[in-house]
Amino acid sequence: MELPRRARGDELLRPGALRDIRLRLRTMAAKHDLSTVIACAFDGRTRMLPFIYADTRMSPAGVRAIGSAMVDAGFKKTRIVLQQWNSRFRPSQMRLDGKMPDIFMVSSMHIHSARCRDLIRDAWRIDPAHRPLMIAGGPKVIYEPWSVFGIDPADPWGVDVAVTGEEYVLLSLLEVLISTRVGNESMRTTFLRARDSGALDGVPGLVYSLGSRDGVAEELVDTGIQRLVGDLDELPDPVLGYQLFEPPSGRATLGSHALPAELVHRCSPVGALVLTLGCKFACPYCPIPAYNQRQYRTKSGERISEEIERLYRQYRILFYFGADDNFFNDQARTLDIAEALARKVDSGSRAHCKIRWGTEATIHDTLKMKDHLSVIRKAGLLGLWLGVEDMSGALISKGQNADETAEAFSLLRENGIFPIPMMMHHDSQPLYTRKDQSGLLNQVNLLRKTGAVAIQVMMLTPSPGSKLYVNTYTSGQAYESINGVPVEPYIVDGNHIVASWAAKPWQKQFNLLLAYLCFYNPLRFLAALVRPKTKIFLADAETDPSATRGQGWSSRRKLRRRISRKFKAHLADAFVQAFRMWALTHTIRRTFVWNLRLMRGKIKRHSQVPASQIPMRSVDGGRASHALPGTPKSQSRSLESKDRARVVA
Ligand code: B12
Ligand code: SF4
Repeated sequence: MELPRRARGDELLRPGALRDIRLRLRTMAAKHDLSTVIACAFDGRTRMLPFIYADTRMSPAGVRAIGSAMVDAGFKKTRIVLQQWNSRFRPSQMRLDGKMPDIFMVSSMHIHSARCRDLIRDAWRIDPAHRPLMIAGGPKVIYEPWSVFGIDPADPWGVDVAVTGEEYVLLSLLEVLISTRVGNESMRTTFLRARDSGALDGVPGLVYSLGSRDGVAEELVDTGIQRLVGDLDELPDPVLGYQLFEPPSGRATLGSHALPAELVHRCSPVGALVLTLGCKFACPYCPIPAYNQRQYRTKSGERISEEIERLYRQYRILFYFGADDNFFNDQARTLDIAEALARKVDSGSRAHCKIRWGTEATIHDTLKMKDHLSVIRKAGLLGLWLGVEDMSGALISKGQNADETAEAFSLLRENGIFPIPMMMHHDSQPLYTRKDQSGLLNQVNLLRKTGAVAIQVMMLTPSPGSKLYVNTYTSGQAYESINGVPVEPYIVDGNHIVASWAAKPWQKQFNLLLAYLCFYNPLRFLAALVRPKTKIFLADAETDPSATRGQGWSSRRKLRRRISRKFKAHLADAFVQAFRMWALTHTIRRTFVWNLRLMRGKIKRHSQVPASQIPMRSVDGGRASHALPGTPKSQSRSLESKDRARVVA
């Protein structure tokens, strides 16, 4: 089930609304000395192919965006704690400037839910008089806000409010709270008063609890689907977020200072960067189009170009990954970005000449961009992740058949861009076929031949907020447990078989490993040493005009540099093979026990989609936007403020 769509024409914020609220808050913030800690939940058990490295060495854009919004709005005392770097962090022991922070926020993806819950439960231990206002957000909460409110009276925990939206929703919440705050009272006290007066009901994108029975909320009030910011240039500067990281450590507490700017690129050599959001396709297993209310949102080329310049100057970050869902979605907007970056390269800007980036797109749109790939390469694009899924079209057909994929790959390579296929294995795809190319291994081989240097192979897995989601559970395809061992969120990652009709699901689990083994193995490693796939046009070149770069260099130095670049381009393929073979052993080790369970265990299937056990309602007593089928209906109607006060915890 997808997130409901707002009324046509009302999906986006009024132009300038985000800019205005940022300015308003800056004047208000000066009178409030607030400190905030934002934690990013990360479950170390999810570390495996194809994300080992990117999962910990690319600082996530979500918490950085929220940190940037806080600093931009005037709340400078903000710290971002990544569990990727600080796995022992305990919110109950956090102090900023010697004080318990006023606000504690947590962000999580679905697969990191267990760690998110642990963080909230730990923060819940702080005595209520000093407990910070607790806010949860991020990809998990966007679709399942109810999951951050505890349901066990013997073990009460939960946040005060879940934010099911982006920066604007958080800033609107803060604006209401700051306007309600009396003197130096705690933000939590302010929140409870604002909530009980109904002041939060006009902010779409929140879910908060009301009432308490044995420490469990009586109901959750959902203020509806957020309005999205249409022009991403209105977003706060992402550069601000990089100055807020807690330095990596094995401590439960926080350090006295954030990570110094000169060390940022060592911990996060790759930066996730928002360029565009949204996608025009409507794949039934994907929640992205509905989340974006079928809108496509972009930053301007000029804005991106400035951000890169500043990120390079301040933090020396050379590699970026666009948070795009489909970067080539709209040709005119893609070219606006690419041409602005390429112009900077032509003008000799050191930052733009040096940076390289990767992003995601579809085969269909790549072919449509074929005449512009050279300018896109000049803009710094080095790797393009392509949703190849299954080239036979048995799963989905979005212009990614074998011929079109081969054409797109060769066009990209001719222009110096590495194509990286993302494949999706599913119940009806065989492992190998003799007569055609529909088998998983056939396709993996074909993709390698066509020039792929790396590959991603995942099993089709239910994704909250997608069209197929509810049916995968109600039909019984999704597993609840095997031999009584529940399917925990950390294995709902596409690397584990958790939803399948296959009679022998362990074979599907093996198929994933075999596909990787077929792509990364010692034979291919040796072949890569002799005939590397990384030796393509421009792979050993730089985009900066040599006139500016080599000026004043001796011919010997130029020669040495040229040889070193050629050498690196030659060895890169073998390096990828070696690194990914190592990562594959890790993946085998991590999925081994699950595979044994699939082989021998008794599978219990879901008959209902996991939904809130706490009753939910909208602010006017109707159906809550984020309630899934099976959610108990709230008995109370929209309450008057005096009634609200009565049911307050
Ligand atoms: C880049 C990316 C990755 C990178 C992440 C690297 C990194 N450390 O950043 C890599 C390639 C490693 C990756 C891997 C995976 N990814 Co990924 N990825 C993305 C992608 C394309 C961009 C993420 C991003 O930077 N977005 C931009 C930021 C600004 O948006 P955001 O994180 O949503 O944050 C905003 C709001 O959520 C909110 N917010 C966030 N946190 C908080 C906290 C608070 C307190 C508040 C108030 C608000 C708030 O405000 C933010 C600003 O607008 C997204 C899709 C997308 N376009 O978002 C998928 C996405 C995050 N990935 C997803 C998935 C499923 C995965 C994988 C499990 C693989 C898979 N099966 O597809 C793995 C997991 C690996 C791991 N062990 O963690 C899903 C998550 C779904 C979910 N419900 O959790 C997404 C949303 C794609 C989708 N299918 O919809 N991914
Ligand atoms: S093309 Fe990709 S981003 Fe677009 S709907 Fe399909 S899976 Fe989602």
